[in-house]
Amino acid sequence: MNTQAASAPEPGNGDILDRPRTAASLADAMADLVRDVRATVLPLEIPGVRAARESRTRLIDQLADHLVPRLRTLSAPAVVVVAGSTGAGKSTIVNALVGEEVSPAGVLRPTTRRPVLVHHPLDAELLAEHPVLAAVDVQVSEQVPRGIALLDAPDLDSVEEANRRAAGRLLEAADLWLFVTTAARYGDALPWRVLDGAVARGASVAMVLNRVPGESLPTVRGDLMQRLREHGMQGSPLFVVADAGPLDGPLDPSAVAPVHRWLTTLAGPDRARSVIARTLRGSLAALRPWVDELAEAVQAQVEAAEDLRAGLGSSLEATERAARETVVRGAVGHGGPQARWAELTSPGAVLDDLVRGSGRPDRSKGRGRERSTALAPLVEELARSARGVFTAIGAGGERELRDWLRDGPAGGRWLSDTWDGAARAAERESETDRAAREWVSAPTGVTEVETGPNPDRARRRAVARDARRIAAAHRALGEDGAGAVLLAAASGVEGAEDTVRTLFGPAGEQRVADLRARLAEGAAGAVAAERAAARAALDVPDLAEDAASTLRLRLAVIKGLT
Ligand SMILES: Nc1nc2c(ncn2[C@@H]2O[C@H](COP(=O)(O)OP(=O)(O)OP(=O)(O)O)[C@@H](O)[C@H]2O)c(=O)[nH]1
Ligand SMILES: [Mg+2]
Repeated sequence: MNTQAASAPEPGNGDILDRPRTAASLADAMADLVRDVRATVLPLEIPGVRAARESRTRLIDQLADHLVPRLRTLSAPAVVVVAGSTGAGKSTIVNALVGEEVSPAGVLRPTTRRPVLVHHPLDAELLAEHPVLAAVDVQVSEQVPRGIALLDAPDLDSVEEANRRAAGRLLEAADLWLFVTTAARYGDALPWRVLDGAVARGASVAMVLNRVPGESLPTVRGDLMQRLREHGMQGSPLFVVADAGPLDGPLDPSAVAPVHRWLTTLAGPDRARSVIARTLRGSLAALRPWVDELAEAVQAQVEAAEDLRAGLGSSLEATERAARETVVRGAVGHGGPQARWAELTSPGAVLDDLVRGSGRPDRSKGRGRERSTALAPLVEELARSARGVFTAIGAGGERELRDWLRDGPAGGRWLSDTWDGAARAAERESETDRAAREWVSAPTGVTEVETGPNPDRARRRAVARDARRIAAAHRALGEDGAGAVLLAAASGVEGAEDTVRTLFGPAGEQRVADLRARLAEGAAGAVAAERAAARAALDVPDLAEDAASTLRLRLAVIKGLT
C-alpha cells in the first residue's frame, strides 16, 4: 500500500468570488448566453459541423451545469468529479474515501451507469439548487468534508454512448476533476484527449494512479509524471494507490488516506475557494475562444446557406424554358379541351356553322347568348387543364430541385429534408389553381385594328372591313363565347386557331398570341414558385445573414464584466 501526494493546487486569489455583484451580473450574462447557444442549432451538414455541434453541446453543459450555478451560489460546495476509464476503480476509490459503499463497484464493465454524488449532510441546502443534482443519485456521508461534493461518474470512454455523454457532461460541471487511471490504462488516448480539454479550459485536475503493482511503481510513476508535463499538467497533484491484490470487497480506506487528507485540506474555507476560483477563472477565459468558435461555425452555416440560395437562384433555367415551350406547343389544349371542342363543333352543335364553310355565322337573334352559355364548360375545361399542366410542371421542378439538393451542394440534404413535400403540394395546388383562373379570366375581347397614321383609302376600307368582321363575330358568339374560342386557340386546341382567323382576322390572331404568352408566363411561374419555396425553407433564424452576431454581442457583454 503505497500512497503519495504531490503538490496541491496553488491558492489563487478569489477575485470574482470576492465580488458578488459582478458574479451576479456574470451569472445573468451566462444565463443569456446559454439560452442563445441552445437556440443555435447548426442545421446544415457542412464540413466541420459535427465537431462544432459537439463543442456546442459541451459549451451548454459547461454554462448551465458549472458557470451559471457556480456564479449564482458562490458558497456551494466544490464539485469534485471522479472520472476515468471503466474499471479504473473510480467507484472503489469513492467508497474507500467515504468508508462505506455509496456507489457499487463491480466486475461487469461498465458498472456505474447512474452517477452518484456524495456530500456532507450539512451541505444539503447549499447544493439544493445545483442542476447537476437532477442527473445523479444523491448520498449523504459525514466522511465527506464540508465544502466538497464527491461525484462518481460513469466511464469516459464507454462503449455506451449514454455513459460517455453523462461523463462528459459531469466533467463540464466540475470544479475539480479527480482523474483515476491504472498502470494498465494510463496510456490510452481518449482520457488524455479529455484531459487536454480540461487543461485548455483551465479546469483544476488531480490524478489518481490506481492498482499499481509494487515492482513497477517507479517506472510507471516516472512515466506518468513525464506525460503530465507533456500535457501541461505538471502542477496537478498525483496520488498513487498501490494494487490491493485480489480484491473481494471494499478497498481499505487507509489506501486512499492521502487523497482523503488532501480533500479535507481542500475543503478548508480558503482552499476550496481557491480551487473553485481557479477553475472559474479558467472557464471564463476559455469561454471567449469557445463562443467565438461557435460563432464561426454559425457564420459558416450562413455562408453555406448563401451558396445554396445562389445555387437555387440559377437553378431550373432549362426547366423553365421547357415549361414555356410545352404550353406554347399546346399541352393545355390537349385532352379535355380538345374533346370538348370536338363536341362543340360536331355537325349540328353550337359552333358547327362557324367552323365550317365560309364561317359565316347564323345571325338569328339570341344566338350569341346561347353560344356563350354553351361555351362556358369549355372555359372550365381549359382552366382545369391549365391547372393540371402547371401542377405537373411544378411537381417536376420540385423533383429536380430535390435531386440537385440531395447529391450536390453542402447543406442541400438538410434543405431537402426540411422542405416539406406535403405542405408544398398543398400550396402548389392553390397556386396553380389561382394561376389557371387568372389565365382564363385574362381580357379576351378583340379590339378593332387601328388605321395607323395617315391611312390611305384602301387602308381605311380594310380596317373598316375588319371592324365589321370583329363586331359580327362578337355578336355571333357573345363576349364570353368569343373569349372561350380565343382561349381554346391559345391553349393549342386544334382547329380553334383557324376559327379565330376566319372570324376575327389579324386582330384575333394578335389576341391569341397575347393569351399564349400569358400561358407561358403561368408555366414559367409554376417553376419559379418551386425555386422560391425551396429558398423560403432556408429562411430560418440560424441561417439569417446576421445569425452569428447575437453570440458575438453576448461575448462583448461578458468581456466587459470580466
Ligand atoms: N485487485 C484489485 N482490484 C481492484 C482494485 N481497485 C479496484 N479493483 C476492482 O476493479 C473492479 C472495477 O472497479 P470499479 O470501482 O467498479 O471501477 P469503476 O472505475 O468505477 O468502473 P465503471 O463504474 O465501470 O466506470 C472492481 O471489481 C474492483 O473491485 C485494486 O486495487 N486491486
Ligand atoms: Mg464505477
